[in-house]
Amino acid sequence: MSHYLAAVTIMLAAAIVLSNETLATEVNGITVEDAFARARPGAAKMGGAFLKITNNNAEDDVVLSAVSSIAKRTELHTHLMKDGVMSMTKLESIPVPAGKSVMFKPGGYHVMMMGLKEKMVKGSHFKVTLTFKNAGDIEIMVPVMDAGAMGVMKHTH
Ligand SMILES: [Cu+2]
Repeated sequence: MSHYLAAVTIMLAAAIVLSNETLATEVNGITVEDAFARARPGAAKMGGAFLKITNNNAEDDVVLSAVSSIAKRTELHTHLMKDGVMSMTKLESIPVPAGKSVMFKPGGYHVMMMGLKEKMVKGSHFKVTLTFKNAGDIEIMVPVMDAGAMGVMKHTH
């Protein structure tokens, strides 16, 4: 990582700590916002991240991969009901149609981090980089919330 990127990361982290407002990142017409993860017990080796992606462009885009600073391996996952059992499935890509939003949320699409190198403790945060076919790389900071969190503040009732 370059020193420049490290500095940007530190500034993003500071923004999350100082503000209760949702942090939205926009790159090349793609907005990523409302990111969060659920706190995981200390021994957990896996954790999920959730977020909202909006494609403001006139062309469809595709999420091709995700990388996280806290995991050895990061995958794109969804939950599928199969024979009455909810199971996680790895996806090779996730489409984000032109002018549409796609939610990554508990029970659906999520960024799966496997082989956690750091604990996912409430109040901490970590970096995820999503790679889009057209928009390229988008780096976001993901705050860790309660173990049962369903979303960022504006989505809870
Ligand atoms: Cu998963």
